[in-house]
Amino acid sequence: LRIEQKLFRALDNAEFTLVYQPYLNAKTHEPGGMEALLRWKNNELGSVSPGVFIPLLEDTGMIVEVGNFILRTVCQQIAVWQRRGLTVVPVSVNLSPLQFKQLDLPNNILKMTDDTGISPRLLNLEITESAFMEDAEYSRRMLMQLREAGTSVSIDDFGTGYSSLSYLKRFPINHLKIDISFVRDIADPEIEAIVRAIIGLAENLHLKTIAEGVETEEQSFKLRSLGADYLQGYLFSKPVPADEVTRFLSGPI
Ligand code: G
Ligand code: G
Ligand code: MN
Ligand code: NA
Repeated sequence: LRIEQKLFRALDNAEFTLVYQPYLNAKTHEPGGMEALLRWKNNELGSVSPGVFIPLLEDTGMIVEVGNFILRTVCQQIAVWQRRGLTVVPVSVNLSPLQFKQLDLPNNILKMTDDTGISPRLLNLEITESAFMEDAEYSRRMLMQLREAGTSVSIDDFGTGYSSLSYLKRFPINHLKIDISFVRDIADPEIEAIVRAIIGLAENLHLKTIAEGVETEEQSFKLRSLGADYLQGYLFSKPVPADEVTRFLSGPI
């Protein structure tokens, strides 16, 4: 439990930082957007893996407060980049299912974008299908409100959940993120068939696809030839601190 006590103080102690990983247009390799990812560095524990501390934040409910910190930090960072004259691409923020349950989420986002003077169109939310499981009607209405606010939505880890596909038609969604496990095994013809089906589905529903975890030229080539719209992964860039993002953004610097 000591790790949880440290986690309770991490926000006040400014121990959380964000790193950003771009995703590129599969054809032109121009940046299409970037994903913000949370990092935690504690004096005694050192760097703790998000795979460890994100579930703790969720189990304790702290993810709501930390999630608002993440959204606010991203808005402030976008404003800083814009003041420097950079052309900012949309930033994706991972949203935990508990955050999706907060009725004030759309208003919170509008308040933060208003306070920082940025367009809500520069914010994207990554949500896993599990957030939709409990109440489809609630989910549809929440997604409608987010769309009205101007924020786009991606389904994260697409293909690994177990909810019905019918929500893809009923819910306002912009992107499908093809899960890293499919990208890793894309050389397997049966996995390739799954990825082909996801991309075909997305095209017919007018959704964009982002393939995650692209690590090799072979994966990149295959995904591009299958028609994936955007590619994200270590082959192009690992997640980097805000200062290093400027090299992906066009502008006078
Ligand atoms: O950054 P990394 O790939 O190690 O992330 C591991 C897990 O933690 C992923 O499932 C990712 O979605 C999640 N994660 C990383 N940053 C955030 C965040 O800011 N908010 C939430 N809710 N999850 C995050
Ligand atoms: O659950 P989510 O898709 O948000 O998590 C993304 C995670 O994938 C992050 O922890 C990020 O650090 C990680 N990641 C990003 N690019 C790559 C990659 O090319 N290979 C691997 N193995 N992980 C990656
Ligand atoms: Mn994600
Ligand atoms: Na994912």
